Amino acid sequence: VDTLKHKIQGLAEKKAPQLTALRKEHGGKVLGETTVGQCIGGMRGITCMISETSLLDPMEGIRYRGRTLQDCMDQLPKAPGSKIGLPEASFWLLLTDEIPSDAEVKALNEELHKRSALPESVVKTIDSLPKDTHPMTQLSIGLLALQPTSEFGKAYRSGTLKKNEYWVYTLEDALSLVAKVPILAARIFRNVFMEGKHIPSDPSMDWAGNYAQMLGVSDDALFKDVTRMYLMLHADHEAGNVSAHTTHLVGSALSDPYYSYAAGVCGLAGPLHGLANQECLRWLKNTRQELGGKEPTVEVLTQFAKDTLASGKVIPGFGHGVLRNTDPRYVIQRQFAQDNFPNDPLVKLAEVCFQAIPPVLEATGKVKNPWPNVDALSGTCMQYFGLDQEDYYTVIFAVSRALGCTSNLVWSRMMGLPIERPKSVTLDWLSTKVK
Ligand code: FCX
Repeated sequence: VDTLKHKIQGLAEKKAPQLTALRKEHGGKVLGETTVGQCIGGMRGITCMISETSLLDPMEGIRYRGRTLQDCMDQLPKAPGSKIGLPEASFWLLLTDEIPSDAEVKALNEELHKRSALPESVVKTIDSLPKDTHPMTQLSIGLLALQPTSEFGKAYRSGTLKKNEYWVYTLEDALSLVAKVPILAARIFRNVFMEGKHIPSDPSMDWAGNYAQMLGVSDDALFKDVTRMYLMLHADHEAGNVSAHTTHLVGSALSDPYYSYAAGVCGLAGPLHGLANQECLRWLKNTRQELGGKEPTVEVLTQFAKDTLASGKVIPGFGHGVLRNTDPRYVIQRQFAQDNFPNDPLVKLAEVCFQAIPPVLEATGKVKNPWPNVDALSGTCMQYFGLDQEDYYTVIFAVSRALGCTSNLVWSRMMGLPIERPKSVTLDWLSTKVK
């Protein structure tokens, strides 16, 4: 932890003059105009927030601290025998702007294991939930049940916490939250789908590999890799998306990371955001069932896609609020599937969708990005290894997104960002304004 603190502090000292200059010398400069359309249209494209951890390019996708996801795959330390950049190494990168050494990732994993035990009260809360409560609801309840353990909350209540120490306690909570979230998530999985038969955490394993073994759906070493890949690719996606923005907004009120991330997880549970991965697998499975053993063809899939649109539904796994190209997270998962299980029926179906669906969406004339996003394949990769409980998929997304959302909270407190309070107006106000 000391090394991590030291590195974050060092980076903040380097960035401090930049932040001061931007605030003091350029604070009055105009960044862009806001149109009436943007005001009504979900604030799309308005530059109005700082997030140091990652930046999205509409064509090339997300970069973690300037590194593309392929760079992260290539450069981040790996588990023995694996080709996947470790997600906990991306956590280090997001926090410090440095690729950690193997020894640093090992030390980070030891620290996470030390912090990973769930308090008995949290275990009881989770175990008492009805099994038909959606896993995402269970996860947000679990995160809130952990809130009393917040070091930030305790320190703030003590009345002695200074502003320049906020980030230190936020980092403490971020580390503990990241340490506990896979344990909590695996417990939810085994409670809901495996009759409450739990698999203990293995302190010799990496963060994501251990999560995979606690889920316990497959002994295949590749299942650990697919989990590592899922958790590395979903870690961060700028701060404007619903889960990251919600976490950031709630954190700006100095609510601690447990409150803030529980709120973010509730946003991730929306079908237009994180829940799209479960919707996508459902769509693929239904399509496969309706095909009734017939080989999927572009013609048939084109018709299925048109029928979905005609019934007033969106085609899950396609489109994006900001990306304007095939999501690089999709590209990396596609490569993994092609390298390891190209003949899986759902992988084959997803391949045909890749050809059939973009032209159908393009033909509507309104979809800004007809290309697949991350959710179009993440579930398909998981189901191959037997994790086909699609209601659970967004929980895996949430385990991963904890890395980005909490790193962002650390940096927001480090930079002393204030409570968020954008201006809202009424329709009458807008109408008067445009006259
Ligand atoms: N299927 C059908 N219609 C779509 C569509 C899709 N996949 N994508 C966009 N559209 C429609 C929108 O619904 C909107 O219609 P409207 O004007 O009648 O309301 C119109 O096209 C313009 O939308 P657009 O500006 O391109 O996209 P938005 O920024 O409004 O929405 C999302 C972006 C991602 C919400 C949208 O593309 C969608 O609903 N996709 C399917 C769900 C999905 O895959 N979500 C996951 C996204 C992401 F990866 C994540 O957050 O996890």
